[in-house]
Amino acid sequence: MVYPNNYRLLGVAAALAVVALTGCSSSGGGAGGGTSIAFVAGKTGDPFYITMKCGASAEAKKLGYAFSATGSADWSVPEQVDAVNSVAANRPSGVLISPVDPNSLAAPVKTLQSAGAKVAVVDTSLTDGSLGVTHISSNNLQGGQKAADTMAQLLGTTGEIVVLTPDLTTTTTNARIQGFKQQLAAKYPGLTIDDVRQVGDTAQGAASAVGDELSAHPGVTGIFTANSQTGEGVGTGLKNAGKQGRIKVVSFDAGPAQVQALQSGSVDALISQDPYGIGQQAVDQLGNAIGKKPVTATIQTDLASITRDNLKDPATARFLYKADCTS
Ligand code: T6T
Repeated sequence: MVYPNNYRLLGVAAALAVVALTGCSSSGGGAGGGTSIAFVAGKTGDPFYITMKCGASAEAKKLGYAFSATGSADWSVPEQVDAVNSVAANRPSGVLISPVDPNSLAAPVKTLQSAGAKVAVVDTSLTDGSLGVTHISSNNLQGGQKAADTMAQLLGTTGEIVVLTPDLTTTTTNARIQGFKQQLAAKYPGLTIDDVRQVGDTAQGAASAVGDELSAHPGVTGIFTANSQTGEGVGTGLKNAGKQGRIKVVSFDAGPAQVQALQSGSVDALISQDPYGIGQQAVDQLGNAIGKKPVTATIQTDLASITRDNLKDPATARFLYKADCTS
């Protein structure tokens, strides 16, 4: 079809808007004949998923695939289902998705697969493990154990701990809490958990929960937060309660705000993942599946324990998350 020039310009402007929004080239390669990869994030503004998008986008560029990124703005099933539907309409060759719920996203993933897309399930998982050609994430159980070891180094042999988590449905944070509890029970019997509290996936939720928990449990000496947003709110909560620096904090993830909290002393250690590597490896595996080459069904990526002591080590750099793909 030939469009008048002003329509063509509008089309170019719309395409540029997609590039600006996602930081990547737009997809549609499935329909156009080339290989196209789409990423559906758990939460688009979260540095963890931004960093995963950067890794996936760089790898797609290296391999010559068209790439697009979308996802839910909040940790929300309906928002993510809508995002999957809009991705499916472009008929991508491959899709990386971090499902925000282990059951509700099964049907949309089946729809993608029925339309011919190869699917990589990244970070969070689906209850139906047969969905997806590859599953790539940190070993979150081990991450929780690492958090317990780190907490023990900070607290010594006795202490009372509160755990803050966004919810009790997310597979990754649940596994971290399970690992944390297991390790305390097995190795540090003097460290006990006063409460595991759901605070929602926001820094404000975590900040106000800290005050409530310290009033309910005045003996608390340590806080473990199970992801970025919960970790971002702890400093404010401790400051408001007049307890900054007096309670040890171990936080999962390493977004820019969390690194700042580590530097300022409101957090003592970060258990960090490798989201860039998850994105890269997912695109590699999708490329294999699309090209009918052997695919690795399960990949577990590295974790690191970051403190003020090793924050500047060159080996730590790849575990620090990005605010955008240019940083
Ligand atoms: O911890 C990550 C991710 O692994 C988890 O599934 C959800 O929360 C984060 O995105 C961080 O906010």
